Amino acid sequence: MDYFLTEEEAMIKDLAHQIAEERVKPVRAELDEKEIFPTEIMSVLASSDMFGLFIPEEYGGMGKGTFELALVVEELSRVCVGVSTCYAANALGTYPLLLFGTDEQKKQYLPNIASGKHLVAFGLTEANAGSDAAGIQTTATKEGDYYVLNGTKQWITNGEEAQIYTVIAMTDKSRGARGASAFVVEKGTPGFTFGKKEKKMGIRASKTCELIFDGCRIPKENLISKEGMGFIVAMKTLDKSRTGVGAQGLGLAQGAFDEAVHFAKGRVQFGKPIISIQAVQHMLADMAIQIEAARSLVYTTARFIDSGAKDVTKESAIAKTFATDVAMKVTTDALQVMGGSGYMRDYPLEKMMRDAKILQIYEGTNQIQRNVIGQSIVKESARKH
Ligand code: COS
Repeated sequence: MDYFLTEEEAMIKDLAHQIAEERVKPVRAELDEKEIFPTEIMSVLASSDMFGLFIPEEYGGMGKGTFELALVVEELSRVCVGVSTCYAANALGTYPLLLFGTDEQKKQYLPNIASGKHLVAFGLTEANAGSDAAGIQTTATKEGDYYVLNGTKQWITNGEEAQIYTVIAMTDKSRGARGASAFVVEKGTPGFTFGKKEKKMGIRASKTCELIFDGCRIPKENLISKEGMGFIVAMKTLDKSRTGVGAQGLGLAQGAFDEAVHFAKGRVQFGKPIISIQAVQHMLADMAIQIEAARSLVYTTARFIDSGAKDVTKESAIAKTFATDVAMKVTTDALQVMGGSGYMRDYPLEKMMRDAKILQIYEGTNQIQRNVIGQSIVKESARKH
């Protein structure tokens, strides 16, 4: 299918493809097995301007959007979702500043993010606030010219590796979701340390750990937007980034499909390559249908977001849900085509299937996405009648 990419879009996709093939593929198994953060690959992405892609030119970026970012995420994910998570979580962490930061905050933080000098992490989730994002307990108490943060964030991607953290904390617990506020916190601030490092099923190149705030004093200028806007900052951030998770699902599904086709051409049973067996062809056909549908949806949604559409909540949730469910299905079926070989660690499929699972969970489970989509349908129907 031709998606009529502009010359520039095609160039960005090709460059990401090349980096994935030449720099990521040869080391992905080792990064996964030894749980190594891909510092060198992040430097290659930085020197190729990949971190500046979605940041406006006035803040040192390339001024591109969600679509170009999705192209890069897709290509990296085709080869390794562990690596693409390190890259994509940086955008997730940057969106609060990009969408709601003041000009001063943007000038202070975005150029170093655009150059890849500073990596960002997003701190919303807590032990008792996952799907129920409004249930966070971390507090930010105003004391003169400072806010004092107390509490623990859990399962934070890029935790400890990032220099900049965008964090949601309660400034007024009595107001529920409307009492949350967003802050930017720098690594090294006294009272800010890292806790438990998680050992995960998949995406093992990506680091996940707790952020611990214990009397962490940050200047009042580190408040993003206004007090009470933290939940909206978080939700708008997720609205923008969930299409990126969809792009991860799309890339992963494509990578798994490519492996299955390659294997099926070479694997001879009953005297012929198994790709000539109709049962196998039907499985490959179903994968191809789902992948193309996911690509159409992810690309269109990303372009819709970049068009400046105000409300993209439903669309990004749909893209995330569909493409990541496709990733789970396609990696499972691709492994099935490869049979016993697919199950062995000699082939990338077992890692791909492990990596697929998180996509249905993080940035809001696919069950929560269906809630979000359902609520949007209810709101739309109320407006129409
Ligand atoms: N954009 C703007 N405002 C939004 C919004 C969005 N996408 N989603 C919710 N809101 C607003 C609501 O309109 C509501 O505002 P009012 O109080 O003025 O009515 C407020 O935020 C609370 O919304 P709601 O009542 O729907 O909140 P719930 O407590 O029911 O929580 C959410 C629902 C959306 C939080 C939940 O379904 C969700 O997305 N959970 C997943 C969280 C997640 O992704 N976690 C992983 C994050 S770490 S990467």
